[in-house]
Amino acid sequence: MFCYQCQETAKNEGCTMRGVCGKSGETSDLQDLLIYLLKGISIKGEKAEMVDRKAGRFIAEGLFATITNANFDNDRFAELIQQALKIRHAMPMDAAENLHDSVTWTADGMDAFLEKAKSVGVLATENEDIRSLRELVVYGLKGLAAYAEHAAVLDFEDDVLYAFMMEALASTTRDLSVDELVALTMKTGEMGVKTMAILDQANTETYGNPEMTEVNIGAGSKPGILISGHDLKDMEELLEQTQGTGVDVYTHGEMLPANYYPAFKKYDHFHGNYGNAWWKQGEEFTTFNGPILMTTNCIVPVKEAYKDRIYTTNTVGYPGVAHIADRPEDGKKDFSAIVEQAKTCAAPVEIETGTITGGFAHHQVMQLADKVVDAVKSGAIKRFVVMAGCDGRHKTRDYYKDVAETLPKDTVILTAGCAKYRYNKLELGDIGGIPRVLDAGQCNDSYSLAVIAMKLQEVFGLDDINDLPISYDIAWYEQKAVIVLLALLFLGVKGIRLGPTLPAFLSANVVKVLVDNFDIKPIGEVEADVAAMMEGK
Ligand code: SF4
Ligand code: SF3
Repeated sequence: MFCYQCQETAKNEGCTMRGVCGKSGETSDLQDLLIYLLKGISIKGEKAEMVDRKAGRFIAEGLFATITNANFDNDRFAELIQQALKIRHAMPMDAAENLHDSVTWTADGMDAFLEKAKSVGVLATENEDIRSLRELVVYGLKGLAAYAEHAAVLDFEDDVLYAFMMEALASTTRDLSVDELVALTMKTGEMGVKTMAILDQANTETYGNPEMTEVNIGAGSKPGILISGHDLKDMEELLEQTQGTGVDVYTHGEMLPANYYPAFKKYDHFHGNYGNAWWKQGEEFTTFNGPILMTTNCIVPVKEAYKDRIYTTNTVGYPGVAHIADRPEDGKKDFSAIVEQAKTCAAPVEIETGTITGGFAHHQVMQLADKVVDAVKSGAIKRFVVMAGCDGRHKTRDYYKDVAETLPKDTVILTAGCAKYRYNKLELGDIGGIPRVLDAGQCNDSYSLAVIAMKLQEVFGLDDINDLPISYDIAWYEQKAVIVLLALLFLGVKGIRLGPTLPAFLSANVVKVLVDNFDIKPIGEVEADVAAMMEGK
């Protein structure tokens, strides 16, 4: 195996024996082969006159399954590979052409898959810079695919996204120059913006606009079900199916923003949020006592303490863990097994008490626009610092908590994604009623932060988005953060700090391109970074 797609990769170089995330060498190899076959499907798909939606949706699901901490189940990957071969086979092909191996290779069975995987992984591209750019595109696509899939679940699909996934994946099999690959990277960012806009529309038209909300972080006296990940449709159906059963529902990790949506607030048994970011699930799932539903990444190696009460669904998978089947056409998922189990469980152990405030997506912030603009004009707010992205296990991520605590009292932190758990429970106060931490929602709601920036640019009549008093101090971990980063670059945002380390998959030359064109920088010491940001650097 060789995998360097996430921030916690071994020695910030690459995982080679077993993933730091717990992914086995075999799982990693099967993921490589799946991606390879998605490229073959793409080569065929991009030639078709009409976008093959079925193939497009499969590509999105396949990419999503390979995101860090989404799926650890070899059998599931073998099934996806078989499905990929079938879908590819059914697509028309011009026999006269000299076809790429990803279009023609075929075999059956785990052994054959694992053998082939050895030669089609990341290191098959020898030139370090080309490999770096190809992988940057593929990782961006994984994030984009995840967001496209969330929108598709809510019946918001756009063939343009599928066409682009095919175009981009097919391009990674060709001898493109560095300049062409940089252009493809930017186009991936552009499509990332489009995808997040579609998902924003899907979420808000289906569940209403997130609104300022105080979320209870304590525990109640009834048994509960804990739901994690990013899938709001699962949230909706779980709330429906638990109503009147005497079982409460709690969010964990990236599901916290579900608390901000009007459509979910009407449920009295929606108790609040339990715990923190994904990497604390080992302890927090243990003390929760009730069943846990993982709707997307991040699942981490499952402990015995809760193995018999954790469930996966959608693209998530873990060997030996019960999986809730997809919803039937025009039907709903069946969560009854989880509900029945919950009734037999003890209530959660209370691990903290109080509330946290969030729900500051673009619509809510725009309702406060007058207040915000006045505060900027009067100097009450000197600067906004966007600290969106992911959280992770490393101690170095204390940096983000320390930055939040060190920033002067006249600054406002804009956040989205699970990065927020480093500072969303600190007492940072407010500025004239505007909380100093404005949480827009999940990582995809970073789109909201971009919309807010563009609106402020308009209000202040600025030509350049970089003239706003906004700094970017982004934390990344997995590939959804890669598409968020590429989206920001496409929107012209310069001077982003990226941490806690720069991606291992960026070669020195690719880093230089990003530095020269976008002034991207690694994080440094807290005091120095805060001082620099306050000077707009
Ligand atoms: Fe290593 Fe991250 Fe890949 Fe897991 S996802 S194998 S930790 S680089
Ligand atoms: Fe977190 Fe996994 Fe990225 Fe959606 S849940 S932000 S890491």
